[in-house]
Amino acid sequence: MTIELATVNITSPGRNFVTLKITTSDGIVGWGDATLNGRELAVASYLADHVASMLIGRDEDRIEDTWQYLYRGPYWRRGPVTMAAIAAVDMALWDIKAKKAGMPLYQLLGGASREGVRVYGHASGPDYAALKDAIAAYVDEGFTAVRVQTGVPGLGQIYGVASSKPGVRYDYEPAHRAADGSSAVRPTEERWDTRAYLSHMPGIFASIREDFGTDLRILHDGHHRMSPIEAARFAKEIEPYDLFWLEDCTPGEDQTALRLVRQHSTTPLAIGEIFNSVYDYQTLITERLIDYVRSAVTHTGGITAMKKLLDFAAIYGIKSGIHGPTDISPVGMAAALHLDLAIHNFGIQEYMPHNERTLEVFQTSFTFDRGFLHPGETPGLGVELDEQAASAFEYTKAYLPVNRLTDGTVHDW
Ligand code: CS2
Ligand code: MG
Repeated sequence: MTIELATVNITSPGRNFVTLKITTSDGIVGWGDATLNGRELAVASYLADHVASMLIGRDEDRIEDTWQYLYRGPYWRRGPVTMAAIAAVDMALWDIKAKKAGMPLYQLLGGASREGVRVYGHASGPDYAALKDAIAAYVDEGFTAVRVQTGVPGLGQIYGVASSKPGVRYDYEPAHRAADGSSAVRPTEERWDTRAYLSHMPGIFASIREDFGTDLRILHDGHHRMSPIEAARFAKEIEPYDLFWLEDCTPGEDQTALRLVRQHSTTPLAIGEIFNSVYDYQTLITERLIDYVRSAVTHTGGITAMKKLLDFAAIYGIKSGIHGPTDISPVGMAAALHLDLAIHNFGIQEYMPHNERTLEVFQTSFTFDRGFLHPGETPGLGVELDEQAASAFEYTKAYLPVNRLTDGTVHDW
């Protein structure tokens, strides 16, 4: 059999998603996530204008060959747009292969290594009282791990802290769109002060441990905002609060920055949500500078590339912590869950549930039970896009915020 058609769907049920649909000559359909937050149309064009026609007539079973053809073939390599496009093709082909086999994808990846996938939820609040309520709500739902983000006195809205009230946390959406859907929307701008953050955060962790005890896994995202020496000092200072991980403490592209953090602290480190290739991790993994790999399947070349990356990490005792925010579509999330269930070096999975409209557009077979997800037993990835439902939600330009220091200097985030 061969690939007969490859089409790109763009829908916006509350946020934008780009999905690749591959149809084979015998009518089997595979889906792949190609969503790149704030740059969605670039990946859609890459796929529709430069990849779709190359897929027609190819043997859909030759996944590795197609991956290499799309990666090495065009001469230009890596980058989030290219790797998201390759990821979408890769996911769709694995979806097709598993559907043909009549098995959920995790079976083709070696079968289940565990009963369920431990996930962490996102708790945030402008102050500790609101954060505490948000954490308590997750604990009540059975979550055993929670990422905690909170406001910093003297600063306004900061990234990672939901501006809405606790209780509506599932609608937390950092990419801002114009209220009237206007295409003139520009990124909002936030103000940041690392000194204020560094003096405020340790007390928050102390309160959480006091209120929730030692069992709860606590995660925290630094969002690339610290310098190496600031991160080293912070990671050392928060050791007594036993974080599960400190994520993205320094800017992502500077791999050797984490040498300094490692020299000073035993707080576990996670990084990688803005990475798109195994080469972004070469120093980090071989020098054991991190504990968790944070890539998204969608942004790192798909299931084929993630499996290799995670196997490489396994040799160095490093585990997975696959990126799973709402800007990863349910298709990308399912791909992560099949890998999570199958690999041996699973660490934890991020889980930010999608809103109801998104789950009307994408029908999913994964299930949540008391802090654990399972990809389900439906053949393939277990997610189908309802194109009719999707057509009701038009693409709406939306951007992530820009971060500036209090004096106006553009800063990392
Ligand atoms: C965050 C994300 O999930 C995370 O850890 O850092 O919300 C991230 O900022 C977004 O995915 C950006 O698109
Ligand atoms: Mg993050």
